Amino acid sequence: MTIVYPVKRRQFLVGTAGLASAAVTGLPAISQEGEKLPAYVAWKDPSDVIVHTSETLETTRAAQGDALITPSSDLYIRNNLPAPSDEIVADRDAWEMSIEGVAEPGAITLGDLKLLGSETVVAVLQCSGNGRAFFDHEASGSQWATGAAGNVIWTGVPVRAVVDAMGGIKGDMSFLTGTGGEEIPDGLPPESIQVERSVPVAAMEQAILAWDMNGEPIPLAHGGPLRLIVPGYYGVNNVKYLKRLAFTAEESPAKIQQTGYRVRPVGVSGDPSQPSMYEMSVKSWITGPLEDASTGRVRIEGLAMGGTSAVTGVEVSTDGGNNWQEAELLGPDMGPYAWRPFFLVVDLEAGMHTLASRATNGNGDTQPEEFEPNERGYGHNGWRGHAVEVNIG
Ligand SMILES: Nc1nc2c(c(=O)[nH]1)N[C@H]1C(S)=C(S)[C@@H](COP(=O)(O)O)O[C@H]1N2
Ligand SMILES: [Mo]
Repeated sequence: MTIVYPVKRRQFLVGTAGLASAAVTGLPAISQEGEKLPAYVAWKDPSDVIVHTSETLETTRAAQGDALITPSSDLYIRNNLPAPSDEIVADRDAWEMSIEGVAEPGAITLGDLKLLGSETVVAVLQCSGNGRAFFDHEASGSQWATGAAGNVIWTGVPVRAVVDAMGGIKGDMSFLTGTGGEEIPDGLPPESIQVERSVPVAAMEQAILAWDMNGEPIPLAHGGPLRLIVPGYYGVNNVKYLKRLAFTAEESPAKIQQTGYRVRPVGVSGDPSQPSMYEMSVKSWITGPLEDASTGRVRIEGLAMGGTSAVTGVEVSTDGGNNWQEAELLGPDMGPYAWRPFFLVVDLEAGMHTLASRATNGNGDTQPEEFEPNERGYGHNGWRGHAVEVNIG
């Protein structure tokens, strides 16, 4: 039998036209939904992304499919500020950053960081607001569904190795603080817009300063020449164009740390006493079929992530959660921070079916049915909200 994706086919045709116009005529690439790809990400695959704004692009759910790794051309984009000029990637090894809060602080170039060691980790990059569109309250911010997430191969130097080379952490520091390399316009207090995030210092065990993404130098749009990667932590903590790494006693004074990315009840404003968006939780979603399918044998597929421990199992329901069946995990186990595609082949009768998935991780955490709303719509991992209605006929 065949599964027909009418929308996907239309996307493909428009997307191809968009690619051709970008490559051949120099005109901007047009996404499947008819939006222009901004110039700094004109190399993205227009048929696989939704352009929310010039600073926010989402991967389509269909394009996520059962991909082990998200191609760079499909990976979402989320900028709090416009990206710096591409001059910063003209001579990557010359990029200089400062290391503070260590016994021997100072500046170091990317070229010299590469001499301290390297490690490769596969880690999910996911925006805190991924799944915001599935909340009933109208949380402000990009209405991400499932596509503000990707599974990426990162290579860089372990933060541990950098610390060792600089004489160890100085004193008793509680946080690892990374500062982004965006230019701050004159006259604005840096704390008001600077992308500077602090994570608990224990996260340095798995953190790396990465220069490679999916086997290539990190594109500027994704934080090249150098990016802090904190595997298992929400996207915002993975600071792009990293220009400073500091061990600090306190959290960054930046607004993005103090009041942004704080989980609180609907209607309440952000403050530093509330939980910060740090460790990701167990989550999964179905990526196909998303629309209509013919009766008979259907391959249901999707993606599952454990957050900070590997996915141990995924169950799939075709009747809105009344009955569940264990799905098969696809591909190799790429470590605790990677996502794992899954699939289940089932026979479906004619009619509407609610397809849902529910993952469990190595800590024994399972996705809840409902996820309690919070003011900014962060961290949704409820399986019911992520379910899809498919018409089989
Ligand atoms: N310097 C810097 N780092 C940043 C951001 C930013 O705007 N500037 N955005 C953060 C947020 S909110 C997310 S979700 C991820 C997005 O990474 P991507 O654009 O490579 O997908 O980067 C994080 N790191
Ligand atoms: Mo984000």
